[in-house]
Amino acid sequence: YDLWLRYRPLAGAERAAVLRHARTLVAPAAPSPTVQAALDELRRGVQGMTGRAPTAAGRAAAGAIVLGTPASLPAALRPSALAALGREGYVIRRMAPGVTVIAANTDTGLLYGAFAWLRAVGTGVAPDRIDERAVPKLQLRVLNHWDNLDRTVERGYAGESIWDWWALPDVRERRYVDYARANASLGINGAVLNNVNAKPEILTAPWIAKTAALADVLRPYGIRVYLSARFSTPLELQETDTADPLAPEVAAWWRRKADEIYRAIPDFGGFLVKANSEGQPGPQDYRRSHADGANMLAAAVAPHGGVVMWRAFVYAAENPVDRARQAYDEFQPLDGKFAPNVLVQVKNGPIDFQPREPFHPLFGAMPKTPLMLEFQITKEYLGYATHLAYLGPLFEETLRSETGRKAAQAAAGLTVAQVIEGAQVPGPLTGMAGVANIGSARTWSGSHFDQANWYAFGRLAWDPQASSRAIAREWAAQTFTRVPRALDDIVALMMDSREAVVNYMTPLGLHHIMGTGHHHGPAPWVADLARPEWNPVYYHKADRGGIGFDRTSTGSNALAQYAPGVAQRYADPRTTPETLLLWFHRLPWDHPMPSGRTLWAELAARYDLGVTQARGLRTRWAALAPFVDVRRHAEVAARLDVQAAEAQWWRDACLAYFQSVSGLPLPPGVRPPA
Ligand code: GCW
Repeated sequence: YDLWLRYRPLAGAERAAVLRHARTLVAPAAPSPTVQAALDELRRGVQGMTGRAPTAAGRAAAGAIVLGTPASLPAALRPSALAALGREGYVIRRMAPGVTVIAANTDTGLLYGAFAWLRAVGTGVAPDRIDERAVPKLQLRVLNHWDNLDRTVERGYAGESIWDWWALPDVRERRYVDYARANASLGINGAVLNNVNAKPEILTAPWIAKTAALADVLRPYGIRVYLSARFSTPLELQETDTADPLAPEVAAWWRRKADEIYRAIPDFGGFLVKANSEGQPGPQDYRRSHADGANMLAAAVAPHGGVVMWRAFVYAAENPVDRARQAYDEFQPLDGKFAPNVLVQVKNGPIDFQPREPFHPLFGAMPKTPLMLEFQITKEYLGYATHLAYLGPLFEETLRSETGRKAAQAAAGLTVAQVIEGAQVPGPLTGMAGVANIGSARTWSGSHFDQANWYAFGRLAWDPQASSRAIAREWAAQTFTRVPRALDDIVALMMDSREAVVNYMTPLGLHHIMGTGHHHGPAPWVADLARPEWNPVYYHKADRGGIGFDRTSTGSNALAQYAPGVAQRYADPRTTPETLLLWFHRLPWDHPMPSGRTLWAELAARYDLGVTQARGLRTRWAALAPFVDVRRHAEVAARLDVQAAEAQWWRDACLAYFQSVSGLPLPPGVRPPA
């Protein structure tokens, strides 16, 4: 339950050093709730780590931690260049012997600084060495909860929703505060409370009151609330006769609705919208464009400083050739047509949160539109909360992808991280969204290691160019142990875990061959569902002649959506990274691979390797028993047993199926399916 905020007792010299540097806390008189939260956290942390909480003091003497803004800090204790920290940055610096100053321009910055100090101590930095200056690179760092109003969670594997809608607004669970603390510790500053498959009711008065109560709890922690809006809400509530975004009565309804929400929640963040996707209503129902729809909502929230996050995840049966093309085809032509307070929210890859996808071709291709990147933290396609898969490397892989697109007048191409940091669109709107893996489970995320995915998302939203390995280390040090050898092993195990999943589920660029609907377990054989793109066979296209999706000019030509340099590289199987080979190419089974094996032999070897790796996670974790408490060790071990068994299931099922269509014998050395 404590997540990475465990603050377990230190011993010996370490404890003494923390005691020496955190004897007193000095803060502005009459602290705001936000500064109060920072002070409480520092007290809680130091108390936990040393057994003694710092006391409040009016003046800075040796042993003090001083929290202050330019207005409250005396000149001698004011670090330089505070203005450059902006609204949310902080600096931690020793400004006098034994005096640690945490400075920021706002109280939220101070809260982030307090958490950063605790994180540094918690990862083993000596208190007199803590010297940090940090400014978030993205403005909106937002969790997307796919939580329904009946407390079920779409694609949630961690129990029911943490929002107890029934008891709200009167009953405010302590858990909401702990949720806010965890997010603030990472710099997450927004939460969309309800599912993108939204219900109209969420925008009625009783639900606005419930939302306002949550906003009140989260506000001191720097977190704004947002809501997913169903495009047809006014029509379905029978308050208008249409939901056409260009109908004046519709625009007026949304303006009144926004006014009503902002009366209850003055700092409401805005709306997230899934429109004309998977059966959701949208502007296209009225032959209007996504921009027409987004801009109408944007006009309603603009007077209040709100934003609209309009999702680009669209696909429809009318596009049977290649679902991967649709978002780009619909959105790229709209570049420059969106209102200034609209962000287009784009999933990391062009299909749907697969274990591996290439980066989405929209990144870099809409230079006049703020693009918000959407990752899925909950592991819909990576074994739910049972399988261990640290997603840091997946996130990092997308963020570091070279788009081949440039900023105006620039020489060098941009990575996805640079695109979402706003390299092409000057202006303040930047952001990253993560589909939350949070529920009422005691572990919050359904398993201990899934907490690391929440953590990694938050840290990468703060700095999209951070290293996923360094983040894993930070998390594991605070969560499990700081014994160097054990920490090394845990980090290595985490770093290997996602690639293991890719190998036993979808190696070499295969994708979406999971069981239809639930998306757990293999089902490459499914071919009889109504819409073509619901069937796994649509994605792998395996038959006697070969396997893979031809997205080059001889196939769907989705490749042409990438910048010419990237497209050119991926057009040739010889220059396509092996990891994405069957994403872009359909190849004969005997296609020669760099290893010297045939494609078929390579595929079989990868599935085998995945099983070996999954078993390896289990034995490697077993060896860590001396370093982890018995209960958590056993809880992880039980899941790793399932993972090893299910890796085998994946391998056996996929090899047996591909054999059945290819008619080929198993390559030498590969054991027959059990
Ligand atoms: O990954 C798919 C999921 C749907 C989800 C959709 C989306 C919320 O299977 O459950 O709906 O993506 O992102 O909108």
